[in-house]
Amino acid sequence: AILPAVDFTPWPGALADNYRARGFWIDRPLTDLLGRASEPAAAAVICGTRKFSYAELDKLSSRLACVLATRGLKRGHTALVQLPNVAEFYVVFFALLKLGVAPVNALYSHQRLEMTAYTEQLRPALMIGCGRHQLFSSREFFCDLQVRYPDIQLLVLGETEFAEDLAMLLEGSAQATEEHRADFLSAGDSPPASIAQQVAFFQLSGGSTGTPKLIPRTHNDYHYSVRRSAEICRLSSETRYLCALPAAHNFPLSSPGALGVFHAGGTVVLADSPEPGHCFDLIARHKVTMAALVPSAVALWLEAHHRLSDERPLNSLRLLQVGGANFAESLARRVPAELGCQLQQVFGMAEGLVNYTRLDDSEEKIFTTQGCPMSAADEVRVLDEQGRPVPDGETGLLYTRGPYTFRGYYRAPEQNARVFDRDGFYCSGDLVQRDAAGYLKVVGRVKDQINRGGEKIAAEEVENLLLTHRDVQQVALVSIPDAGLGEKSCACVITANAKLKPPQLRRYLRELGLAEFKLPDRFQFLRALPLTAVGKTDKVALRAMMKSKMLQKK
Ligand code: J2J
Repeated sequence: AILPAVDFTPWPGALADNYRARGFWIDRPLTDLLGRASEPAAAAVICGTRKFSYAELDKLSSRLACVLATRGLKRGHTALVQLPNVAEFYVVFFALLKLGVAPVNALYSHQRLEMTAYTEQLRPALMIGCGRHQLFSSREFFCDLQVRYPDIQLLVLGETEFAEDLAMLLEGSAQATEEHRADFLSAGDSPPASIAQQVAFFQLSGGSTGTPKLIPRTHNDYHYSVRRSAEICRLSSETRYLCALPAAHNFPLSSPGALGVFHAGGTVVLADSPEPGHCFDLIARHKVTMAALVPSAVALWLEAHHRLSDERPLNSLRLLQVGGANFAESLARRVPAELGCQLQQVFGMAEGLVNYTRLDDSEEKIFTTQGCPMSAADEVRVLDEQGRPVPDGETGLLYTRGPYTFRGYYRAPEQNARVFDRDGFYCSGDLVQRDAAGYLKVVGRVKDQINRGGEKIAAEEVENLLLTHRDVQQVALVSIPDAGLGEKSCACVITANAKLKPPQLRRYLRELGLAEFKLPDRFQFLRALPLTAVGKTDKVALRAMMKSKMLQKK
């Protein structure tokens, strides 16, 4: 039977027509991005000592799609994938896209709680994990899930005694026949134009609510955002891009990220992490021309680079993109001066809108703004709390809609009612200032989120979990300033148990299966939480209290 397409909130017809008429939506599937390379033998991905050409990436993903098709996976299904920065991440991504199976790519730092939440929301037909990850190093996690979701299939990258090895499957699938291939590519498939309007995959929201939310991204909208990003960043077949942030994240995937590089026929060099020693080595060895980092990693790179005597490992590096969190102007200015490459600021979100400083912008713009929207069709409104436009240069809330900004979280009507206005503009929860030229500065945020070095923590998610501890009566999670990460998290706890200690609470959260980066960096036991006039926790006051407490300690 043909499954119904994955549901999502579509753009209103008039806007969709407009995006098509202006050439933003070209009705091509995302798999196209791989097929364009004029040089099939050119290296698409470098992963450790392994090199994958475009032809190989294409072939491997087609074969995997074939094998999965024989196991009943088909258009309309979803998959939950969790892989580290390895070439297989892209093989799996394209295999699932070819098959019409919409994946959500969980972060490698996610643990049982996050993975279970995604499973509950999506009901995936397939799960793909990595044997080196705690969740897939034994059968326990998957067996527990299987009790509730008996139909879910599992593949694990690496040898285990409970699951089929993805690596073996990729090798073995070499036998898959070409007839078979033709089979899944055409069988009952609708023409590309109708596929391109559908959900290709799900992005992860940084979140500000109790449960992690999923963002449906269509072929049309993502294809455009990748194409336009590649153009703005002037990618070419000469581009050698270092992917040191988690490959699944929207920034290194699409801004212009690995997909932009594939579109341009360049090479993606995978790094395990942004650690400077490791990255400098890869940059020197593979003549990397471009990299993307979060601000906290830039600080580490600057420090490490400063310590080098006369080596020049970054010689080949032309462009460093920085985004994901607040970037201090003082650090921004040091990038070209010390690392010898151009800086590009990127202010984006998995929900859509991405702003870039342009390569030919003035230093002033590049050092002091987070860029302007990439598309002429991006509509941005900067509004006050009453929804009235604020004058240029003044602070307001960012609202946006456009050809690659989503129209609704997956099956989350209540949250959607809160974050979209009547005109379908999405409120990102960021406080920004816009100048006369349309460039934005991010100056704060109203969403209840902590940005821990680019990793987003929804306060409510952690608070709800802490409230399930029998000794926790009230709790509020707030950000505290941190020299390295920009922000860290502090849980302010009201308890009647005078003996309750931070390690107990941290262990409690870890045992619930929460990702490590969401564990509060600090706990503060208080007698009462400050309240606003309407009786809600006053987080502004609480943040100020925590900040002054920390200063006293110094
Ligand atoms: C301040 N805050 C920023 C910036 C994002 C490209 C780049 C980043 C992301 C991303 C992305 C910021 N200065 N330069 O998806 O494609 C904060 C804002 C924003 C939130 C989005 C991309 N760049 N931020 O970071 O979905 O608060 O996407 O709303 O993870 O990060 O987070 P996320």
